[in-house]
Amino acid sequence: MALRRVLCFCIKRLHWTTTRAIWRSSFCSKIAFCFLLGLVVLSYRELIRAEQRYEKFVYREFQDPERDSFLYGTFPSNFSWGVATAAYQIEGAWNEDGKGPSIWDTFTHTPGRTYNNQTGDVTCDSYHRYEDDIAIMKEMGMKHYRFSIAWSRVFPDGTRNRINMAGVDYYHKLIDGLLAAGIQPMVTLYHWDLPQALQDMGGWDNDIMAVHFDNYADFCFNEYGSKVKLWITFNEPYVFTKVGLETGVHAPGLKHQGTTVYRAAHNVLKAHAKAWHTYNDRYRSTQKGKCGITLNCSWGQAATDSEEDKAAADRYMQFGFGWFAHPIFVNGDYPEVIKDKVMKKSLAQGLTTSRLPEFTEEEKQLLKGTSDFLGANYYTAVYVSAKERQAMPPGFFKDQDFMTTDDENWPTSGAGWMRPVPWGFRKFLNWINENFNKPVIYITENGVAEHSEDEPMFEDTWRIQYLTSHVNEMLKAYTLDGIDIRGYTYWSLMDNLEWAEGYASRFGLYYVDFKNPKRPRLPKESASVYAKVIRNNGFPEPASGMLW
Ligand code: GBH
Repeated sequence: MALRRVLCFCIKRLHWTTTRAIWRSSFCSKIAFCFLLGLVVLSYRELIRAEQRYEKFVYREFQDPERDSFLYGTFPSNFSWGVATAAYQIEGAWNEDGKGPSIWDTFTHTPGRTYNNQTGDVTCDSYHRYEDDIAIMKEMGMKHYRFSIAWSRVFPDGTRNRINMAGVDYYHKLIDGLLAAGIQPMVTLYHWDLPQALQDMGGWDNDIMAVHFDNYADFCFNEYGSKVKLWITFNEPYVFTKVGLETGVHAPGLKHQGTTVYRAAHNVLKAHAKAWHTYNDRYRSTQKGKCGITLNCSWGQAATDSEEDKAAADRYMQFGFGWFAHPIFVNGDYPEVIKDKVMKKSLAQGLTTSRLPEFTEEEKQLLKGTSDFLGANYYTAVYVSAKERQAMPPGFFKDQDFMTTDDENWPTSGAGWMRPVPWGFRKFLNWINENFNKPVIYITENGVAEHSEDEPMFEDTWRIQYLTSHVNEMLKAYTLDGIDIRGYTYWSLMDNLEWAEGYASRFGLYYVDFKNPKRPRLPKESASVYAKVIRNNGFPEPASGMLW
């Protein structure tokens, strides 16, 4: 800024004397002068652009200098850096080589369900272009790749009655390619794409799903377990039960308020426990891998210091995260506050029992301790305040008695539902650490989007800021708070189908041109910044001579 002002001043002062001098000078000097002037103009433009880039980069507002200040430091040498994707969002080939339809195929093929009726029929075409994916990950120096298996590509009707060998081979080729490139596979078994044939039997509302899921998991452990050492049973059960069955914004698009959501979650928990025991009993000793679950929640910050708001914020976290983490990591049962709230509302609605199902003692014992690590996804934060909701009609959100707001001062992003709040990440990690017996944690997702139909935005300063500031908060959680974080996974490797929000919500480190049949993947600036963070294993002290 100061430089710009000095330049303006000089230009004004020299204006007349220079013009006169040029007018009188020889032809050669005129040419030389024009050349020099051109150079000055160009470097000035560069200077302004660099300044603008820098201004965008420093988006921490230092509302709280202590909280938001930058920490130099690195992670241990075995810390794992990765990127994530999910089958339906990137694979395409929705009906090729014997794949059965999933609830997402049905949903996106129903008009009016997704943005501009966009589907995952082709998307990034990773079913045919997975080698391109591996190549760009290798280029960034990635240590692990979190991807998901499409259940109905392996078991077309969801059951083990029929196995699709072409689908099975596809994941073998992908895994082998990753290992050859020195990238560890981290495999999610269920990232929302339930086989349609199982939905036709009632989907997660039917407790037979636990058996089918266990069969499918067993098959995958057996088939790929000699090569895959990190397994994730479910991705974000909070989201796919709530958004799929309560609000209906995602597949299968049901709006059964306040009922199905709890029963489905109950069956998902039982399915998770069954699969973990299968791994534990039959594969762990020979395969020596780990099996966990990925949970998510925004950070709920109490809107004020009042006891009511603090309790409401904790309730927000328990309903979002504790709902699944408490049974698995604490005592085999739901958090007391959920049991309490749903019971009270159910009675007020004239029911004789709670809408929240109960676990038997045996089920509790089977659930407790069924995760070797906790996968955590973090994107954003909200303010939470207490608000008593009426009992009728029933609803999952109304059971929770709070309201959420966000802060106008927080920067916005290309995804309407999220504002970047880096400090919320550290608080989120501390809350998990305190509430669930200090688990081993992998960050399995964290990322930001720009909104763009087709136009590439390679200078993605917002993503560079998001990534560096969130990794920095994670470094504080690791170094200053002593939380056992083993890895970080950016969402996402490349732009892909953002579920109901379609292709314009772009989370990728790589831009994908969805108009081009070859689906080229082109790096945004953030890709090289992430590569540098990976090379440096964090943010080394400038004094160490390694500037990041
Ligand atoms: C994750 O979900 C998913 O695991 C991943 O597949 C996804 O692409 C990524 O994040 C980016 O969104 O709540 O009705 O406004 C994060 C949680 C839940 C956030 C659904 C967006 C939109 C629908 N997501 N939500 S709604």
